[in-house]
Amino acid sequence: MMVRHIPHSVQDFEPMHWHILGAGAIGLLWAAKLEKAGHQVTLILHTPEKLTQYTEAGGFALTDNNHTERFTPSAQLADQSDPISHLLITTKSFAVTDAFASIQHRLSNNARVLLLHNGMGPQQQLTEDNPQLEIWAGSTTDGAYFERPWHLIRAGIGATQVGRLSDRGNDQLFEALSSTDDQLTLAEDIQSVLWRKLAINCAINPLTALYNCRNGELLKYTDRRAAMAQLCKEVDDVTHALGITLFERKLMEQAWDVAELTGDNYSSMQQDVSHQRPNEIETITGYFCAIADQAHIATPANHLVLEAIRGLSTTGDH
Ligand code: KPL
Repeated sequence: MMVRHIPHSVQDFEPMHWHILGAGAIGLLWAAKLEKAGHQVTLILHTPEKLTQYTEAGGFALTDNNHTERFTPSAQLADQSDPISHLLITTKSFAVTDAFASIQHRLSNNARVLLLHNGMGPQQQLTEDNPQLEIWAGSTTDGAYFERPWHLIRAGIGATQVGRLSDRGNDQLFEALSSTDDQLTLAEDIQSVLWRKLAINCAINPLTALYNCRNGELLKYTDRRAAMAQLCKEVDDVTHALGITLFERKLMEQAWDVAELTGDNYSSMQQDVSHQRPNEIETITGYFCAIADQAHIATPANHLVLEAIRGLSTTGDH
């Protein structure tokens, strides 16, 4: 896969006005990065209560490497009328479609939309439904968490890849964004990047939620490893049949390394399920199973975990 870095020193870009839908950890991390790089940022908050809390807090703080900075982007609700030219969506994947619908009337023609969330489906659907927009998607390993409301801790510098899904447009958006983040690269084939992330998530997330364990604890028991190997084999078989390139080695080996590297962490799905929050199973295993079904390839292990998680939870899509 080709990636490209644009050095900051040769950067010359027009500041943009970004509206951010999804004021979670990744949304605010991007708000901070965009403001630091000289862009204007407006947060679109979900409820009047959230807007009041944000106004009372007077913005948000970000602690990065023991250094704390405050950021005060403007904030509003979706029902405002000012037009949106650049939209970043960082909601959970099950909330993307509704969040997008809430501001759709405000998007200018040719608006650029960047989607940064786990799973697949919403990115492809929005691109298909909105040929007038320039839609981008990304995948990130950047990590941040809230120490308390409106105080974010950066958990480590991750890498982010973005790429254009729409046929329309050019790479200008990436060139402007590259000044926000040293670790941002342009993916010429973002669909493959999204598939690789999806494959890892299929291997790890549902099992950690079902076994209620940390990522690393999947590797310690024979039955868990065997279940993971079955899921991985199905993903390898389907992607191979469809001509989608994942990794140079088998998914199980790649997923093993990710589970080991993130061994002490709880996956996002384990956290959502254990807190009885909606989870992303439909856009992870659900998306994979739908693609496999369309291709008439049986994926019993993935269907089993899909049904098991559906049975456990309030998924966002149900
Ligand atoms: O992306 C993840 C998640 O928790 O959602 C990892 C840590 C890679 C597990 O699949």
